[in-house]
Amino acid sequence: MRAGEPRRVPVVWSPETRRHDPRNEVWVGVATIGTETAARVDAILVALRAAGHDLVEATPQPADALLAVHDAELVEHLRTAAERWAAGPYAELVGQERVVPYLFPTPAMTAGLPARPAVAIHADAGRFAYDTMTLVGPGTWEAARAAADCAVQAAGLVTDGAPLAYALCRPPGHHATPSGFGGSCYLNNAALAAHTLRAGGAARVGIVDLDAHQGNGTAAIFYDRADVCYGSVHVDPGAGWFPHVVGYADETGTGPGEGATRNLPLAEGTGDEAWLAAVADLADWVADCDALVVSLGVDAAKDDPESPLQVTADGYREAGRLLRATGLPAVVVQEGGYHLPTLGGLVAAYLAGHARGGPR
Ligand code: SP5
Ligand code: ZN
Repeated sequence: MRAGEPRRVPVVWSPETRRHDPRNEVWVGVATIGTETAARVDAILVALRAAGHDLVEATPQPADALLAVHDAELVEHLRTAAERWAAGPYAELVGQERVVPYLFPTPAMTAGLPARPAVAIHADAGRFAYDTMTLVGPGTWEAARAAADCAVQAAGLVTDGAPLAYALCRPPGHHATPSGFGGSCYLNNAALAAHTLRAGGAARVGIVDLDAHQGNGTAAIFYDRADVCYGSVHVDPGAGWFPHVVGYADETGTGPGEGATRNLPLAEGTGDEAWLAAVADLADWVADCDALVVSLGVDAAKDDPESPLQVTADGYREAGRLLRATGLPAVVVQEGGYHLPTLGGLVAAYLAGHARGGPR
């Protein structure tokens, strides 16, 4: 390989990930058109194939990996919710084929009472779903499971010696917490990749989250752990953006994990220069880890409908170079990115930066 020629990267993907169709997301009580669509998979595949990367179809991975980062009850809910909904009267009654939570049994409702799981699925769904945008329908479980398989398999390639692997995860994962799902995410693919790298012998794993939104799920999974560091650059939740209630700079971890979480919130309208300064800061911060997971959301891009950041494709390419310069073996996990005309090019630009040929 000539120096400067991009390295070919294994792209782990699965046709099963197309099976989740959000159709509508209920947002502020209105059924809006979902932006986290199956067409995202094909937009990314086409661009990465054209860039000469190696497509690898995922095979089912051991299911117990899921339980390393999620509660068994959440996994069981996701696995069965669509069947439970289909067995109910919802399609005939209201024409709704997707599981939409009707109430949320948070402490505001249960208020210290000995609450138990609701029998009706429309009430039980709110025990796990923390928003109304992230609906479960036919195929959602199969797609989420396949996305998790992509992440685990890509991490396995890195454990086995690949310097870099990309997991085409869809639906995305970084908003999925140990016990809940939301933000278009069901299973936390990046956390599963980090867990797989740890199990494969990496003593400390760094996660750098480039998605426009703070990955509250990943942050929560590792908040009290010192062996997996989580750093994120994202639009300031204090300016009114998802995930709204967490992602502030003073959240730095707890207990043994104190200092192992970093949040770098940015103002609306932030472009390449300040965004890349934050990425460089996170790259330095994780450089003494043994392996890296990149949560590659490309929704910080200027044309993206879901965020007000203004990053360019050149910015993403430079972010790839900055993370490559850590010298760490890396698993890149797809998160958000919703502007179909530019989506594939943004992902390809990042990978071109991270995969540059020549000695690492
Ligand atoms: C993985 C990821 O990027 N999740 C995004 C979570 C934030 N979504 C917030 C959506 C707010 C409503 N958007 C309305 C757009 C109308 N379609
Ligand atoms: Zn996002």
